[in-house]
Amino acid sequence: MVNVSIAKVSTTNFFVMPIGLLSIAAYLTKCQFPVQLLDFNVVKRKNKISTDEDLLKFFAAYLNEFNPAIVGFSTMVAGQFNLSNAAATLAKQIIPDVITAVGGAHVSEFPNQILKNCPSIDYIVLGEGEKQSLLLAELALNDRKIGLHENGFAFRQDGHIIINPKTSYENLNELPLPAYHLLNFDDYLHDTSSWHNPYKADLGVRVPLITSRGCPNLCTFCSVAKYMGMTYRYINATKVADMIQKLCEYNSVRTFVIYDANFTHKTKRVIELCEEITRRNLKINLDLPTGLPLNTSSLEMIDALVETGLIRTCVSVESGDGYIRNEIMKKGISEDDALKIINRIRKYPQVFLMTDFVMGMPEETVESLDASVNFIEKLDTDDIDLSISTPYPGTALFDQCERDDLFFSNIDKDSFYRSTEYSHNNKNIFTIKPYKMDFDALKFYRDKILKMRPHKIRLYHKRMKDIFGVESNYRKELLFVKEESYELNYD
Ligand code: B12
Repeated sequence: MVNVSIAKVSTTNFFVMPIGLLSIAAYLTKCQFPVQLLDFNVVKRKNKISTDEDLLKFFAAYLNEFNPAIVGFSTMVAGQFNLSNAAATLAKQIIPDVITAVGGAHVSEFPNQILKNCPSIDYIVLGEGEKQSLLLAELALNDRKIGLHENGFAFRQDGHIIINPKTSYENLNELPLPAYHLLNFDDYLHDTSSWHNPYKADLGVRVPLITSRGCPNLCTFCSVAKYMGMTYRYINATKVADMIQKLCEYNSVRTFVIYDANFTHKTKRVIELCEEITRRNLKINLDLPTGLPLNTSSLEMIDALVETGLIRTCVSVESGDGYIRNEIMKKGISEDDALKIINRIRKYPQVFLMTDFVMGMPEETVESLDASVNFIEKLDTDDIDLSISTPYPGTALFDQCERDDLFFSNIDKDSFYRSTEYSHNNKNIFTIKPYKMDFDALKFYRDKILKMRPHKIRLYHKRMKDIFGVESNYRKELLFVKEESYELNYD
């Protein structure tokens, strides 16, 4: 199983343990199938490899040495795809009868285009992949065939492309713990000198956790429900605490990042988890980059999370315009509630608070973007993350853009599947044209919002200095960016 590196990673060269592959590896191991895990990010760093060409040379030697029956490539975002495809092609050249598979959010969205254009890819696993990986492993050992109607697969059969969307999902409480033991944790240590760290703690390795899958919310632009299902499935609080305790005790982990798409959906579970962590006296730093909900029922949960070690989180406000936020995006967030939650988090100066905004939805107007600018100004957050609206296939937003022909004429929808820019939050690319805005107006508001970052970051640095006596390096470079070059510094 290969975790494929991303073509264009951020300037910090930051990468994360491949949590999805660790889960599959644990499942296959439990079913007595031997698995090897190769993380291209680690290979590049350890061997000082900077080009895909050299990485593929390394991979060729690896294939020659181990001669696998099946190779799977994790391809969660668009920027991993070309390398996955090149590596699958290489695998077929070296081991002609090898079976190749790809899985992850990105490939789950483009099964047809990929199978049409990429002959070296045999199977695409659509969405969650534990059971599907087992079927592929059995296929590789000639024990069975993938049935024509097997759900969660796309493949070719007698010249036809078969696409069977995912219909059944795992009970997460029954899955084995991810196979963290397959990794050398030191390989995932990063330079944390510019990270938020008010207590100047030794953060150590930052370990990702997934404690739930699926999302019942209806946000029109999000693809999570499409590939993980609309039913919220979760690991119960005690089991999550066991997992954290084990990582603390056996691997000396202190910093955890929870990457669930919707970690806080069941407030009671989160509070129970916080109580368990406190009861077991586990001293951890908790990072929740995917965010807290913006309704006031979660005030108690925020206090519990901070008590448990929360040091960084995010609130996804998305738009300052009530109509766009609630009628169009279906977020269901009132301005008052958003302010109440943010003020509650602000009671805790040690917590870094990011806010996400999206611009360029089809219904966006100059007025709605003015409302976003005003709201960003009003919100007391430490930084802003701006995304340019990007339609993922299978979402309501994508269907609307197709129906109303909203893609800019220079955008080639048919090559999204292999584009390193698409879905990469690239602020230099506008994919869709709102009904009532043009390209220049979009650019104007993008720059206007991005130019609001230095002020927020400056206030954050001041808070760190005043309250914690810490000289922060967080995004220091942005404080000195000249206005005219702003769009090149979107990272
Ligand atoms: C962790 C994460 C990251 C990590 C990377 C993790 C890694 N290992 O490399 C980081 C922070 C780096 C990251 C970055 C980005 N991410 Co991200 N990320 C996630 C997140 C939050 C969790 C992924 C995860 O662990 N899921 C849980 C595990 C269990 O699922 P999984 O990884 O999908 O794996 C399962 C299946 O997909 C399948 N599977 C996966 N691989 C394989 C391989 C084989 C062979 C098989 C058989 C099966 C299989 O089986 C697994 C187990 O069931 C998801 C949202 C989410 N909660 O899922 C977004 C998500 C994947 N990211 C997304 C995006 C857009 C990005 C960014 C482009 C965002 C940005 N602002 O720039 C960047 C790209 C990086 C860049 N610099 O350009 C999108 C992808 C959208 C899409 N294409 O549909 C998602 C879905 C979030 C969203 N809704 O927008 N991300």
